[in-house]
Amino acid sequence: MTHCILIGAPVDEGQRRPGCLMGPAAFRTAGLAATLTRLGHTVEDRGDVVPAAPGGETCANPAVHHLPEVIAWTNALREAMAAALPGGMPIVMGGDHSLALGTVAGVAAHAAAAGRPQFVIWLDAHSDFHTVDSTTSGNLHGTPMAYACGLPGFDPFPPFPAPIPGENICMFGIRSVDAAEHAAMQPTEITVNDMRVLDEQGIVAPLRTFLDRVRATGGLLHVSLDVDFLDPSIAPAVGTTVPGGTTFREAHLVMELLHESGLVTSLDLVELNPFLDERGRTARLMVDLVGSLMGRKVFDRPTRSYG
Ligand code: 5AB
Ligand code: MN
Ligand code: MN
Ligand code: MN
Repeated sequence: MTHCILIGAPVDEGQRRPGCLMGPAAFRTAGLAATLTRLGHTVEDRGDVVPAAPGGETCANPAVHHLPEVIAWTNALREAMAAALPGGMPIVMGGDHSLALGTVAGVAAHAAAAGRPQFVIWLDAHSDFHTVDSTTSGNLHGTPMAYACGLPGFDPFPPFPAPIPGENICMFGIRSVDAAEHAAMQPTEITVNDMRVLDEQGIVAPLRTFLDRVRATGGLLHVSLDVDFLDPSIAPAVGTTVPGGTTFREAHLVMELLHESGLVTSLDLVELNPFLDERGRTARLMVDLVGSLMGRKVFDRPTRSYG
């Protein structure tokens, strides 16, 4: 039994397709709390985080937009995450992926205070390894992993509390990486299980290898689940669709293995844009994936249509 702490993060400023701010409401409507309760967990919904008024931060890259707003979210979510972790497992209902600038900072600060290594599993079509300097789209939802690694190029942001070593980061589902991100990742020890790796080796072996390392070091494990990890044919409610994503069973299998590991200590659910959804099917699929992460087995998953 886990005490689940739901945190709404209606962040919309890290990209340009309005709608992610409706994500927390869609997760609630799709029955996230009831799904967790049915699995025997206790649930506390802390409502939506409210950031402070944005400051006047600027940067040299003219493409970047909503920088002060994203910095305000980063500060608020870092604090919300660090405050929640001692009491249970925070589940952050996004919001676009720029929210992870704050949530990962919060988990890293908590892990450093606890004297334990922090690990991150990044389930995404994208590597999100741009800096404020390198992004050409100017969309800050493409930057949180580089921030978490402590890369330079984040001057207007507060320094990342305890940068996460590359060997503690594992990316899954990757199939869209910009040239600057690729160059920035080269010197790191990040494990990139792109879709080609999953085609050849499947989910199980690469994931077990990573989880074994987390277990061996007694680390904390943060899971960041971007809707576009999934193939757009089953998860249309996302602004940045990329063909060739994970299938229904591949995604559930990741969640089931994560559950069995018993290692997961925090979770982000990001990039759901309910304005782009079809009768709530993406929101319901995301909630079902959380169900698998929190212990639901194939035999007790109701047969249901996502159409
Ligand atoms: B997401 C792109 N690399 O920088 C950019 O959805 C996409 O949080 C970023 O993974 C996608 O704009 C960010 C082209
Ligand atoms: Mn992402
Ligand atoms: Mn993505
Ligand atoms: Mn996206």
